[in-house]
Amino acid sequence: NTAKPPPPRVAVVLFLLKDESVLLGRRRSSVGDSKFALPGGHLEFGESFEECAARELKEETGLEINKTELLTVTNNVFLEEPKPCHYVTVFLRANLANPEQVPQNLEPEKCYGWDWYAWDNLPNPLFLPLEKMVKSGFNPFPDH
Ligand code: 8DG
Ligand code: MG
Ligand code: MG
Repeated sequence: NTAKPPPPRVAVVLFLLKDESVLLGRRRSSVGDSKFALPGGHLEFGESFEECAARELKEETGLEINKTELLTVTNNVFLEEPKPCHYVTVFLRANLANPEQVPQNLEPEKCYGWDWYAWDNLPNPLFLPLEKMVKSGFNPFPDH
């Protein structure tokens, strides 16, 4: 197979913080299938990172956020996937605009469902970019 791999793309993903928990969904995708991952997606033309995070979260869960902040960036090369790909992944954090609002699974073809997971008791298996951060000791909560 001599197919040229696609160029790197920018992904924007969100730590949505609620008490001591974050929102995760189990992926239905050719990349990281069945792994627990953050909400997020591809940066579109002209978007800020904050706009992208808010748009993807709304499309995927219906939730609205505020206090969105940039945290860090990681470089993720997926060689072992059915279709190799490369993402520069931008991580942000935010809070729920309305803490009573409940996530809906608005893209069930891409996700098995959303739920809150305590940071000190995350589910397995995590999607590799997130797993690498957790293993490195990264903590998305303020005052860490
Ligand atoms: P879109 O068409 O709505 O723009 O994209 P999507 O269908 O929502 O894409 P996605 O797979 O959710 O996100 C795009 C890529 O972002 C994904 O293939 C790999 C990268 N990515 C990471 N870490 C994470 C993560 O924790 N969650 C999500 N959703 N994507 C992540 O590197
Ligand atoms: Mg997504
Ligand atoms: Mg999306």
